[in-house]
Amino acid sequence: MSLNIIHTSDWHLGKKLFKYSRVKEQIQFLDFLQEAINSNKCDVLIISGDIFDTPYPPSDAISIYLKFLYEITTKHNVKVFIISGNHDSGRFLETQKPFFDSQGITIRGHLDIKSASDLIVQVENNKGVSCSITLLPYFRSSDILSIGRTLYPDLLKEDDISESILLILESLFKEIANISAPDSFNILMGHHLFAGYEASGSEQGLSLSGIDQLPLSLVRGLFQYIALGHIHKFKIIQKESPTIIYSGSPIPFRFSENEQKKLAFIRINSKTNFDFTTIDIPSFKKLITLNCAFEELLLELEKIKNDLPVSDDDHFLYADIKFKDPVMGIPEVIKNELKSFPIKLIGYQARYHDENRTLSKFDHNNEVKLLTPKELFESYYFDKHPDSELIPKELLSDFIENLDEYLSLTKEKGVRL
Ligand SMILES: [Mn+2]
Repeated sequence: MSLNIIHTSDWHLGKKLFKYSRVKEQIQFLDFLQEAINSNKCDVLIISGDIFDTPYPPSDAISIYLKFLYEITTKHNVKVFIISGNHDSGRFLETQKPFFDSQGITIRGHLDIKSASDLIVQVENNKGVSCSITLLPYFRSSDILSIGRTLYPDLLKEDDISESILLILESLFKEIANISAPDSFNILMGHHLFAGYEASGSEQGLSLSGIDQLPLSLVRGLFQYIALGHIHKFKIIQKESPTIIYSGSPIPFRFSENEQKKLAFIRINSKTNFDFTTIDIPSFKKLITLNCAFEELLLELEKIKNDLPVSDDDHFLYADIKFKDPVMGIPEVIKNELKSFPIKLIGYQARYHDENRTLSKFDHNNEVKLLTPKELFESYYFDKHPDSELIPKELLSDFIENLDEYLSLTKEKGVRL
């Protein structure tokens, strides 16, 4: 009986991790989403911004996006609603609009409206259940001020831009709620921060010049569900009146993002009768961090090998290793240990114990000029490795060799060292 909605966002199609493509995982996600739409008899798919990672995405990212939209709208009779995020070019997203209209896909990339009603679409499924969806694309302060100039000139205060923006948004939201039928279940799509968010780090900073977050008071009593994008963690801002949800990104973009990824799933019976659950997204590829002291490296690698989930694709590994004395060639050791396992080392960080770090033997500002390159190297070495007694012979001879080579090259070019 219900009208079923899946809410997702922050696909960041085309995004790489270091230099590695994520398109394969993104295709796996889109296949999973298509199955979720089918098995949950989904009437509406909401995508709340950051479809792409860059304003002008690579062609493979555009291809998987259009193929997905074409398939779900032809096979599953689902209506799709898309807004831009801060990573998207709203103008670019809107280039496909003429084709999208005939497929039941509504897109709003830019907030250039002539009236509040331009943002609202009424949806009704084949069981007669309806809702009203407001598409608020990612906007900048200037977009709101420009709406203010045309629609609410009385609210503009030239000396207080932040206040004007809040007043204009307040009026816009109230007008939207008035236009939607009074008994209608009202959904607001947005890609801004609402009070109470918690960022996970891989989001690009957002600011409304003076207003970092939109206050909840702007939307209270006007909408029943707020479908947000931008934060990469799934996050419930509040459970009811209105329900405010960040669906989060479908795949982790950083090694530090290790929470369960989700789709939000809403079943509407009427304005006051609806339920909200989530659908877990499988982890298509693990981002594994190895964080240990050099002495524990082999043991920790054994653990990783033993716990590795079965996969037809390589998982990604980031190694962060602590040393007392520098050891060369660790990435090669790790790669070699893992070579017959589906895991790829894509990032490496060496750290040196620097508790009780002593001050440098040299006063850098005044003495650097007086040091020979070898003394300068020694100074740098003991600064970086304060617990070390001696510079390893191999490292020192490498340095001298490279220095000799450099000196001979610069001499040829007539450059004074
Ligand atoms: Mn964003």
